Amino acid sequence: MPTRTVDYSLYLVTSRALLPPGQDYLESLEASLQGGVTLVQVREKDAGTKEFLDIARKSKDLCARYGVPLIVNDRVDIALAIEADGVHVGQEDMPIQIVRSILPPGSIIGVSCNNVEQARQAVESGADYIGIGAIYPTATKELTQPIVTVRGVGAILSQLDGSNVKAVAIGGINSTTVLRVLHGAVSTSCRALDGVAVVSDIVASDRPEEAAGRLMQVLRAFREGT
Ligand code: TZP
Ligand code: MG
Repeated sequence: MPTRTVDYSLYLVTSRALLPPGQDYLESLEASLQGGVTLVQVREKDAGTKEFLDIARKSKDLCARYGVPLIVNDRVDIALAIEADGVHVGQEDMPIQIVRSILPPGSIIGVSCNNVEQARQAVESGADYIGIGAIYPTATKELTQPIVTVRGVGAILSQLDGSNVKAVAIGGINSTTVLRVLHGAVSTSCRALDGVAVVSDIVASDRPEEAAGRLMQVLRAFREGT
């Protein structure tokens, strides 16, 4: 359980492969932070260990300047090496209990969930948050599991009832779809999403600060209206 409050509202997941030509990774990340991103996950699938370590360390230093926690995808060793705030694992990665036993107390541990059973297990294993997806089709990741759909999010959220596990949705979320996701989730379950996770809408933008700002605007308006 993290000892601090984590703001999951706008969770940026990185992907250098999607940067517009000529766009520098750290400049893009900094612009996203200026646009209001509240949490960052370094997810660089094509990077070797040394390169991933370097990207993760630089990202951590930058996020720290903005007071934003940095999560490492998958690699517990790299998270330890850079003193990251947490780790995000998939269903085929290291089990949550083992990750928890390795990382320092208070680390943020999240897991990807595609269905109700995976969400139930995430609660049981003591995850801090789940990433529900993919909500919509996406070109960013090759999907091996069914699209969750907005209605499916509600069913998964209902599994978290009575727990303190937070939830974000991921997959095809942009400033056009985000409101549908937020509304759909709350109208089909007894609780709301804690945030949304986004890759391409921010990373592939020529103006990541504006892209993040647009998403934050919708998130704020939604919360003020509910
Ligand atoms: N997990 C489920 S969908 C996805 C991940 C990492 C990619 C989401 O990317 P985008 O560009 O926000 O659709
Ligand atoms: Mg993984």
